[in-house]
This record gives sequence, structure tokens and C-alpha cells, in this order.
Amino acid sequence: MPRRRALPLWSLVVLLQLVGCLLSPCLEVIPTKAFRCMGQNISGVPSEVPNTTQNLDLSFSNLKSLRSKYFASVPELELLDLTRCYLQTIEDNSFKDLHKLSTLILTANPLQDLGPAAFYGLSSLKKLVLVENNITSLTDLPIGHLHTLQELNLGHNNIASLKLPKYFTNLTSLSHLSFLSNKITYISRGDLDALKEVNRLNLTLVLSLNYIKCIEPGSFAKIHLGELVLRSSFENFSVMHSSLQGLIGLQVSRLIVGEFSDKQRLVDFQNGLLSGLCQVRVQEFVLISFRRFENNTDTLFNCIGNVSSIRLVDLQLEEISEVPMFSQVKQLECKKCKFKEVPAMKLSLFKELRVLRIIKSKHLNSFRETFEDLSNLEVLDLSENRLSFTLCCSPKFHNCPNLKHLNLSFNADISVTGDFTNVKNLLYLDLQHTKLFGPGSYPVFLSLQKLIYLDISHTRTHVKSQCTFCGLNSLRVLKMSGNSFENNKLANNFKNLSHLHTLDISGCKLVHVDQSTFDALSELKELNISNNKLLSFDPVVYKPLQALTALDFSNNQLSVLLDSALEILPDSLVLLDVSQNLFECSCVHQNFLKWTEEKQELLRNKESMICHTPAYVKNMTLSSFYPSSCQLSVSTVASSVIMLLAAIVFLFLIYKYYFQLYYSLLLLSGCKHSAERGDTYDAFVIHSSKDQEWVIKELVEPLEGGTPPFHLCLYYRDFLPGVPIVTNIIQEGFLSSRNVIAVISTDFLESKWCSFEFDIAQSWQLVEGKAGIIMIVLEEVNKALLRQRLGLSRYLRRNTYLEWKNKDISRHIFWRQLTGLLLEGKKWNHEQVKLM
Ligand SMILES: *C1O[C@H](CO)[C@@H](O)[C@H](O)[C@H]1NC(C)=O
Ligand SMILES: *[C@@H]1O[C@H](CO)[C@@H](O)[C@H](O)[C@H]1NC(C)=O
Ligand SMILES: *[C@@H]1O[C@H](CO)[C@@H](O)[C@H](O)[C@H]1NC(C)=O
Ligand SMILES: *[C@@H]1O[C@H](CO)[C@@H](O)[C@H](O)[C@H]1NC(C)=O
Ligand SMILES: *[C@@H]1O[C@H](CO)[C@@H](O)[C@H](O)[C@H]1NC(C)=O
Ligand SMILES: *[C@@H]1O[C@H](CO)[C@@H](O)[C@H](O)[C@H]1NC(C)=O
Ligand SMILES: *[C@@H]1O[C@H](CO)[C@@H](O)[C@H](O)[C@H]1NC(C)=O
Ligand SMILES: *[C@@H]1O[C@H](CO)[C@@H](O)[C@H](O)[C@H]1NC(C)=O
Ligand SMILES: *[C@@H]1O[C@H](CO)[C@@H](O)[C@H](O)[C@H]1NC(C)=O
Ligand SMILES: *[C@@H]1O[C@H](CO)[C@@H](O)[C@H](O)[C@H]1NC(C)=O
Ligand SMILES: *[C@@H]1O[C@H](CO)[C@@H](O)[C@H](O)[C@H]1NC(C)=O
Ligand SMILES: *[C@@H]1O[C@H](CO)[C@@H](O)[C@H](O)[C@H]1NC(C)=O
Repeated sequence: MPRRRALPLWSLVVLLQLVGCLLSPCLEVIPTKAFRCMGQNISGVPSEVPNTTQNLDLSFSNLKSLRSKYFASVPELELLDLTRCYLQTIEDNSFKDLHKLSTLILTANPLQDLGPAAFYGLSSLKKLVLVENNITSLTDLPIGHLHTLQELNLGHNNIASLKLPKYFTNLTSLSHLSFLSNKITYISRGDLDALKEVNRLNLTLVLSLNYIKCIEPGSFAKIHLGELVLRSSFENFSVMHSSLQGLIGLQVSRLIVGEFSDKQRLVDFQNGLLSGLCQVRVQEFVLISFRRFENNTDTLFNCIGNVSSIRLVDLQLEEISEVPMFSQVKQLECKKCKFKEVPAMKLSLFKELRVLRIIKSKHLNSFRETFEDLSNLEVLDLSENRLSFTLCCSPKFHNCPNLKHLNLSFNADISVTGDFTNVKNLLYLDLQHTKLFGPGSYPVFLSLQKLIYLDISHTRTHVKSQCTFCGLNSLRVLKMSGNSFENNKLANNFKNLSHLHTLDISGCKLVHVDQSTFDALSELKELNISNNKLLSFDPVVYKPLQALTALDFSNNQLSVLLDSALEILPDSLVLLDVSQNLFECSCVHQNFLKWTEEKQELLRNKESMICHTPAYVKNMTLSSFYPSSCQLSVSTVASSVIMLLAAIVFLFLIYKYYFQLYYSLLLLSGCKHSAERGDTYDAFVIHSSKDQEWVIKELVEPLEGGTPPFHLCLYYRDFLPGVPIVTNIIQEGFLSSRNVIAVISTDFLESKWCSFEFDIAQSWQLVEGKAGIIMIVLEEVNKALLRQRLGLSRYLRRNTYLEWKNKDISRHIFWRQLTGLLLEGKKWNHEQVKLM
């Protein structure tokens, strides 16, 4: 019957775990803190969610309804996501135990039945998301007791009226209230009265994507808001025009009006559209996404001329509209507009302007006009356009003495003349990623004595002139990565930049740095010289940089940092990146390798510090190379010592037990070969040489000459000459004989050789289990000694113990026994049979 194979216990356990994993509905996002159990058909919090959980995502599960104390098992919850859980009913006290919950998300549930105490217990709730919940009215929403609520999102519902119920006066922390994409059509006086009663200066009210037909004038009177968003809220131009009139009396920090570019209802911007805003107090006005501005946009600024900040975003505005007299606008931004020319003349009419940005306008390529008399202008940002112009920069500004920031980055190309007289107070100049003509060839920055920040990265500047940065005596930050230097070397280019704190010369194809290059930079804190082709870190060059805190030397061709280099690194250094160099991994550089081990906190990107040579350790990180190859750990030393000792002991044992080992080997080889060797002899005779006479006379002659004849193996006669005696004993004696006859006499017992042979015989008997030992004891033997010598052998079943007695009758018995024993298992050959 075939034995049934038992499944080992461990495999069962593994199997169970595997099944458990597959069936487990919850993913542990942060151990013991955050769990995601999505898409389950469950009724209740899954049992594997521990009571320590703070963040639980049950979205897309089939919950249908929530009962009282549904979440009792997870009292630590701070965020609960129940998005699309098919919830229709939330019974009273469902969230009762969640005193720490701050965010509750109920998006996309067809709520029909909300108990009046549904949200009881949520004493810390800050954010409630009731998006897409089929809510039609605010009146019955049981949230009046949520005093801590800051954000209430009611987007994508069917709310038709903005009439805020009385309970909103309780929501004193509310700062964000969204009705995005609802069905609000009329806003009437009194609707927002609840907002009047508390001094809510900073509420953001979102009414975008509604279908507002009318805002009754006075609805927003005496209301203070932080932000009001009205994007794609009106059906048509005339409705929008009259509704904005309805905002009269509103005071708002930021008013955002416009469309969504993908949900555009109103395309044209028409004259007088914003006339209603004359009655509104706005600090920042944002007009967003209007496509067509016919030629009648001259009223654009009519009612917003006194707003302190205006942002015009994504407007296809080709020209700046007429600027009202005495405008108060301090900040103006035009982003993604359609200007072709920098409208400097018209913009110069905003006399109060401090910050002007015209950015990301892909049609803007010309700058010919001049900014005039903008005595307050501090920041001019013309970045990310397609500007291409010459005569930068003085001629573009007339009487703009306060200009401090000029950003011309990410444009097409600019020719810099070196004339900065009209803007000599500049502090920040950013020209990065714009192709420049001028810098590098001659000292264009000479007059910018106050400049503290200069970015000319990636401007295709080729530094030929040693005086390229002359005059920049206050400069603190110089960024010029991705450019190039004459002969690919730094040669005294930074003399007199003694206040420099940050220098970025990464990716400049540098192969060499001259000795005195950094001599003036004693205040330098950050040096980025990465992505070059530098072969060495010469201590003499970098020694002057004694204030350095960060050095990026990555991606060069260093093979090692020598001791002298490590010594000059200042104590102030907290960040050093030497990754991606061509390190030579050799224990010759032990000091450096050991240093990298010790400076864990200093070094960045250690995983990219990789051996380059020799080839067999290529791609190995330094941190794995060093300890394995150069460091003798205690355990390696200990194990080596142990192995050495073991070897010594082993050799000693071999020396001491040479014979035993040798014959064991022979025995073992004998084991293999015994089958092949025939039984040449009937018996191998061990005896003392002193008993040789007895052996010949009493043993050999009668046995070999008798009938049947037996063939004995005798060492003096049958051993092969020139073969070691032990080999002979084994090969000729034991392996070729069926029996062993030990002739035991006093001499035998006293002879070392005989004892040795006898021992072999015994061992052989044990190993092979073959030859029996026939012990012939001659009379005069000391019995005690005999017992000691023969030990247990006497009693082994296969051994025979014969006593020789010089009496006829005893001899007869002796012979019968002996021949009987020798006959056992004897194979006759034909000759012998014939002879008989
Ligand atoms: C611009 O407006 C004037 C009247 O204000 C009108 O005569 C002219 O046709 C308009 N031009 C365009 C291109 O709409
Ligand atoms: C969800 O489980 C309920 C029983 O708890 C069962 O009646 C229902 O058919 C299951 N729904 C699905 C989609 O598996
Ligand atoms: C969570 O459960 C453990 C027992 O499972 C209990 O000892 C511990 O007090 C519980 N913690 C809370 C906050 O309920
Ligand atoms: C929304 O609620 C109304 C009743 O107030 C119901 O007739 C309608 O089916 C619900 N819609 C959805 C999508 O659940
Ligand atoms: C407003 O808060 C008060 C005091 O906490 C409370 O008594 C009242 O019921 C709340 N109003 C609503 C509509 O929940
Ligand atoms: C108003 O809230 C906005 C965020 O909604 C915040 O950035 C701003 O600082 C707040 N203003 C005041 C005066 O609290
Ligand atoms: C604008 O919408 C209102 C309300 O739907 C409608 O009465 C009016 O005729 C529309 N006006 C235009 C110019 O389409
Ligand atoms: C803007 O302010 C100036 C003076 O501060 C005033 O004369 C002008 O009427 C104001 N314009 C608007 C549109 O409020
Ligand atoms: C200049 O503009 C670019 C692009 O908007 C911006 O990344 C950079 O920080 C600006 N430079 C300064 C000095 O503000
Ligand atoms: C070097 O800078 C100092 C002020 O830091 C200034 O006085 C001196 O003229 C400058 N020398 C040159 C050659 O620019
Ligand atoms: C050095 O410049 C390279 C780009 O050239 C940049 O990736 C790296 O982050 C800079 N290093 C530091 C420390 O800022
Ligand atoms: C080293 O890594 C690079 C990229 O990871 C690989 O292309 C290259 O064959 C690797 N070299 C060796 C010797 O493993």
C-alpha cells in the first residue's frame, strides 16, 4: 500500500497566510495608522482595522446605510473617506465616537435620509465634503452644531437657493463654502444674512458653474468676504452685467470673475461688463478666461482702476485698455495675454504700479517702447514670453529709479549692451534660459554695483573676458550653470566677488580650475561645480573657501579625494556631494574610503558613489566595497584564527595517527575492491615470528598437505616484496583471505606487530563483516593478558576460539573444528576437484 504523503505543517501555514492575503479586504497604507479597504461588500468596519487607525478609506464599498455607533471600533479616526459607498441613510449618532475626526468625505452618495443627529459627536470636524449627494436644500442639513467646521463643500448638488439657514451663524470657523455646480438661479436680499451676523472677514464663497439669472441688488450689502468666485456662473452677457450690479455694497478681498476655459458660456467681453464693480470694494480683482475682446475694451479698467491688485489671466487681450486717471493699481499681472509688444507706454499710466508682470504670453516678442516715470515700480517680470530685443536695458526705462527686480528669463534672445545707468539700483537680474549677446565678451555688468543676484544660467554665454563679472561688487548669488568658459577652465574669473555666497557653475564643461580662481571667495557658502569634467580636487584651489557649507562636486571625474583634500574641507561644511565620479576602488585609498564611511551625515547621494575602476568592482557602491574588501572585521580575524588552529590540530593528528589513517584508507579502498578480488587464500595466518616453527609444523604442513588442501597466506612466504608491510597485510592478507587465523601465544601477545595485525583484523571484520577470526590459543598463555588483548572478540558469533593441546584426542577435535571452519564457504576449482 503506498504511503500517503503528509502535507508538512509549515506549508499549510503558508497556504493559509496566502489565502488570508488574497481575501483580506484591507491594505495597510501606514502601519496601524492608515487603512484602505476599497470596493468591499461589507456591513461595518472590517475587523482587521485596528482601533489605532487614524485614516480610513472605505470608498467604493457597498455600505448602503450607517447605523448608530457604526465607527465605535475606530475612535482614533481623523480622516474618513466614504466616497461612493451607495449610502442612502445615515442614522442618528452614526459617527458618535469620532471625537477626533477632522475630515469626513461623503462624495457621491445618493443621500436621502439624514437623521437630525447624523453628525453628532463630530466635535473636531473641520472639513465636510458633501459633493454629489443629491442635496436639494440647505434647510434640513443637520450640521448646525458643527462649530469647528472650516470647510463645507456642497459642490455638484441640486441646491437651488442660496438662502443660508439660521444655523450658519453657528459655523463661526467657516472659511470656505462652495456651491460649485449647483442650481442656484436667484440670489435675493436676505439670503446671506447669516453671514452678516458674525464678523466673517475671510470666508471664501464659491458660486461658479451655477445658472444665476439675477442677483437682487442689496443681496451682498454689508457682507464681508475673503474671496468671491464667480466663474461660468451666468447665462449670458446681459445677465452677468446686471448681476454684477447686484453686488453693490459688497466688501471682498479678492473677487474672481470670468469663465472656465473648457466650460465657457460667455465668449465675448463686452463694453461695460464690469460697470457694477464700481459699487464694490475689492482689493484684488481677477478676470479670467475671456476669449474675444473686440475693439471696445476701453472700459475694462473703468471700475477697477482703484483696485490695488489686478490679474488678467488667459485673456485674448491684444492691447491694454484705457487707463483711468489717478489709478491706484499697485500690482498688475497679465498672464497668457495676446500682446505682441510690451505695452510699456500705456502701462506707464498706472502711476502707482509697484509690481508688473507680463508672463507666459506666447505672442509677446517685441520690446520697443519705454517705461516712463514709474517711480514706484520695483518689480518687472517679463519672463516666459518670446521676447527678442536689443539694447537691454537702460534705454527701456526712463525715470524708474526704484526698479530692483528685473526678470527677463525664459525668453528668446536679448542683446545686453552694458548700459544700465537708468536701472543702476537693480538688485535682482534674472536672464536665465534666454540667449544672450554681450556677457562674456566684455564687462557688461560694470555699472550694476548694487546687484546682489544674477542668474545667467543656460544663456549660451561663453566667458572669454576675465572681466566678465567686473563691477558686481555686491553680488551674493551668481548662477551661470550650462554655459562655458574659454579653454574650459576657470582662470581668475571671480576676482573681487568677495561677497559671493552662492556660486553655481555646474554643467560648464570645465576641465581645469586655476590656482587663484577662488582666492577672493572667502564668504562663499554654496558652490555647485557639478556636471563638469574635473579630474581632481586640488587642495590649493579650494583652500580659500573657508566659509563653505555646501559643495556639490558630483558628476565629475574624480578618482579619489586625497588626504590633503580632506584636510582642507572646512568645518562649516554640512553638505558634500561627490557622487557620480569615477572612483578608483582600491585599498590603497583606505583613508578616503574609511572617511566616506564615517561622514554619513555630510555626504549626499551615497548610493551613487560608485566604483569605476578596477573593472571587477564596477558599479559597486563605495559603501559596500570598503568594508568587504579592506576592512578586517573582528569576526573575520576570529574565524581565520580558528581555522588556523584547526589546521594545526589536523596536521598534528595526521602525524600522530599516520598508520591508523593509512590503514583506514586501505580498508576503505579494500571495501570497494573486495568484491573484485578472489578468495586466493583460505586463511591468513597472523603469528609471532617466534612461533613460526609451530606454525609450519603444526599448521601449514597438515593443512596445505592434507585433504582437502587448504591454501594459507603466510607473511614470510606470500607477501610481495617492495610493498609497504601494511599494504601487504591488508591487500594480500585480509583482502585475499576468507579467514584469519591468529596464533596466540605469549610472544604474540607481547609483539606489537601481532597486536597491530590483530587490531586490523578486528577492524576489518567490523568494516567488511566478512572474514571470521579463528583464534588458536597455545597452551602456555597468561589468561588475564589474553582476556585483556582479545577483549570482546572472543564472544563474537563469527569468531572461533580454539585451544591447542598437545594431546592426541584434543588435537583430533582441534583439527576437525579447524578444517570445518576453513571449509565453510570454500569454493572449489576444477583442478582441485580433479586432484581429489
Ligand atoms: C471698433 O469700434 C468702433 C466704434 O467704437 C467701430 O466703428 C469699429 O468698426 C470697431 N472695429 C472692429 C474691428 O470691431
Ligand atoms: C453583498 O452582501 C449581501 C449580504 O451581506 C448580499 O445580499 C449581496 O448580494 C452582496 N452583494 C454583492 C454585490 O456581492
Ligand atoms: C485598543 O484595543 C486594545 C485591545 O485590543 C486596548 O487595550 C486598547 O485600550 C484600545 N485602545 C483604544 C484607544 O481604544
Ligand atoms: C435625488 O433625490 C430625489 C428625491 O429628493 C430622487 O427622486 C432622485 O431619484 C435622487 N437622485 C439620485 C441620483 O439618487
Ligand atoms: C447652534 O449652537 C447652539 C449652541 O451650541 C445650539 O444650541 C443650537 O442648537 C445650534 N443650532 C443648530 C441649528 O444646530
Ligand atoms: C484668508 O484665507 C486665505 C486662504 O483661504 C489665506 O491665504 C489668507 O491669509 C487669509 N487672510 C486673512 C486676513 O486671514
Ligand atoms: C439672457 O438670459 C436671460 C435669462 O435666461 C434671458 O431672459 C435673456 O433674454 C437673455 N439675453 C440674451 C441677450 O440672450
Ligand atoms: C479712484 O480713486 C480716485 C482718488 O482716490 C477717485 O478720484 C476715483 O473716482 C476713484 N475711481 C473709482 C472708479 O472708484
Ligand atoms: C523669474 O521668472 C522665472 C519664471 O517665472 C522664475 O522661475 C524665477 O524664479 C524668477 N526669478 C526671480 C529672481 O524671481
Ligand atoms: C573691488 O571691490 C571693492 C569693494 O568691494 C571696490 O572698492 C573696488 O573698486 C573693486 N575693484 C575692482 C577692480 O572692481
Ligand atoms: C547643482 O546643479 C545641478 C544642475 O546643474 C542640480 O541638479 C543640483 O541639484 C545642484 N546641487 C545643489 C546642491 O543644489
Ligand atoms: C554598470 O551599470 C550600468 C548601468 O546601470 C550598466 O550599463 C553596466 O553594464 C554595468 N556594468 C557592470 C560591469 O555591471
